[in-house]
Amino acid sequence: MAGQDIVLVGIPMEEGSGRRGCCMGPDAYRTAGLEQELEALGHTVRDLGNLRKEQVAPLSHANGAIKSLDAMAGWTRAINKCAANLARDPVFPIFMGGDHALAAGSVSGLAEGAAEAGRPLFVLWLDAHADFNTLASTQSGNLHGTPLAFLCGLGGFETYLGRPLRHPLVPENVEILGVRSIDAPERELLLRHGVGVSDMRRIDEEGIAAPLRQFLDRVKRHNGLLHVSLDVDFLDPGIAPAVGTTVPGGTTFREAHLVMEMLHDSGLVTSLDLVELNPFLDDRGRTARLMVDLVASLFGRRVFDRPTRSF
Ligand code: HAR
Ligand code: MN
Ligand code: MN
Ligand code: MN
Repeated sequence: MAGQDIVLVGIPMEEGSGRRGCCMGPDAYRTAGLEQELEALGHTVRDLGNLRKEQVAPLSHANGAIKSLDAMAGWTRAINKCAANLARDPVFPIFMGGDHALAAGSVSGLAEGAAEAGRPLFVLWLDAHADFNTLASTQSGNLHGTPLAFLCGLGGFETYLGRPLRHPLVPENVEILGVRSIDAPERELLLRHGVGVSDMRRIDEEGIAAPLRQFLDRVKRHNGLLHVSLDVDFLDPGIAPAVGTTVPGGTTFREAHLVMEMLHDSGLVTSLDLVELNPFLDDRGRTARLMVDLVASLFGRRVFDRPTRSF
């Protein structure tokens, strides 16, 4: 992963979450020095600025709980096009959110690029939640709880893109890691579709390296591209308070860094979402800075360079 061409895309989307503030996420990453940290590691960084959503005629759905469906469709369409274009270039895109609903656009666009390249797209979903509700099953109506079901090709999501999803993810090629809050209908859907799920219970028992290593081995065996979707609430709220949907019992500082270090060493990761940062809820920028440090670990920051060390 040395000397990559990294492209930053700001996505100030917040309509998928139940509260305001994620629109400030992209600027918080800029303020926390994301670009400078990546450049210090020897990478080239280009910040494309912030994307805007498309305007979509008002949409409705039988499930009256659903919020902001038009905004969701407008964002998904704009982000999808941007991501599909970036997927055709030899660059590493980082989608700076914005709430997790943005992944409906980023991953669907990247999947188009992967299909054109004839490679399977794998997704590592680092999250307290599974985000596997459908428009029919969501009870909160917050659409950031739905992108992974949409991306796996579940029905009822035609309004997001205004056309069928061209390249749904293979559910077995998805691994949700760190999850500890799943709604009853989501659990049913995850089992039925065969999505990979490693919950905190498994991490407690086996350590976080074991499920990650198994997944990375699969990606490598299939010559896959690997997208990482990092939700702030993957982290324990004690170290990452700036998120609207905190769930106790999240990953520790070292578990999260180990994931990033192993991902770096694998050389398999080709794109990244940073989602759910709500700077309005942060404590003197500590969550934004932690997220930047995790990205730095993903891009090769390390304490000790084993191979070149001699005594
Ligand atoms: N499962 C719940 C719902 O659908 C909570 C979803 C919360 N999602 C996020 N992103 N914060 O992971 O409403
Ligand atoms: Mn620069
Ligand atoms: Mn999420
Ligand atoms: Mn979450």
